[in-house]
Amino acid sequence: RVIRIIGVPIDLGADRRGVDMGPSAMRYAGLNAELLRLGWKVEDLGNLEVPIPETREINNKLLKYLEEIAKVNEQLHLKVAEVIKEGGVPLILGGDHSLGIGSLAGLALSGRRFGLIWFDTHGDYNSSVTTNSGNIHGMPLAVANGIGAKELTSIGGEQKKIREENTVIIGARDMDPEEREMLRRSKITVFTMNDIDQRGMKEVVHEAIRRASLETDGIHVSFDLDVIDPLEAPGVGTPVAGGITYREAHLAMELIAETGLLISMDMVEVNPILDYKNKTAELAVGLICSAFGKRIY
Ligand code: DIR
Ligand code: MN
Ligand code: MN
Ligand code: MN
Repeated sequence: RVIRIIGVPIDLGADRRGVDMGPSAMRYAGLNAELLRLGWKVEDLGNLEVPIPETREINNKLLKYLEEIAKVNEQLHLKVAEVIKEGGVPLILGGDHSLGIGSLAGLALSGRRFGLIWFDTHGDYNSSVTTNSGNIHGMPLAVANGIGAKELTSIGGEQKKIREENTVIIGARDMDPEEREMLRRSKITVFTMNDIDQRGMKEVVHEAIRRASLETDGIHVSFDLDVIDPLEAPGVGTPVAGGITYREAHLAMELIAETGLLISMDMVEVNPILDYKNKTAELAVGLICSAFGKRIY
């Protein structure tokens, strides 16, 4: 099987610049060679073309860079669907998490029935109605569930791109009040940091896998590096104290790898400007490898 890497150097979805350099940082950290060493075939499809904020204007303060982000995700979803239809495994490198709109739309377009495990400090379940920031990287999960601006929810067709029963968030510790209410009203499962503390990562991930794999043919993992504690992952778009540890993150990826159900993956929000000697990108590459089957012994 072949992993096809799609770089999405986008930082239009958040206020702070820098995650547009994430795909380069992960490649520089040896991603392609590491995956080859694991026995995978690897084809790097390069980066999508993404405009930089300096050349654009914000037209809507509640949906910043809406047209640009819609256009990028329009391209991304076609690529992702194509890779899956050819039997490949898309590995999408971010970039901010607004790219989740395109990866989930692409998966849906491919016709695969998939479950979703979303590792994130945040719920990413805002819309222009609930957002405090207007940043679209806080919205992709809602968009995939049919909530939000039509320009985004219609990418890949009008239908919902995820099934709530098969969708699980792991690592939540920072949500906006109305975002939280919206999530509570959905059938999406949310495991907070408190759940991880109380039950342990192993049990939480087992339960996540169980839910994501009910009547589906595979699992998509969307990994926002801000879920990891900023002590270990300082180079992220929006660091928040109190995250999961290095080992917990690897354990989660290893448990997912063991299922053999991983059909695609996003690795997002690496910010080299805030990083320390590419440490966070190296961690990201390590996690990707664990998810794709790397074992210590
Ligand atoms: C916040 C932050 N909920 C927002 N979201 C972030 O802007 O909607 N997501 N940082 O990664
Ligand atoms: Mn996110
Ligand atoms: Mn986040
Ligand atoms: Mn984000």
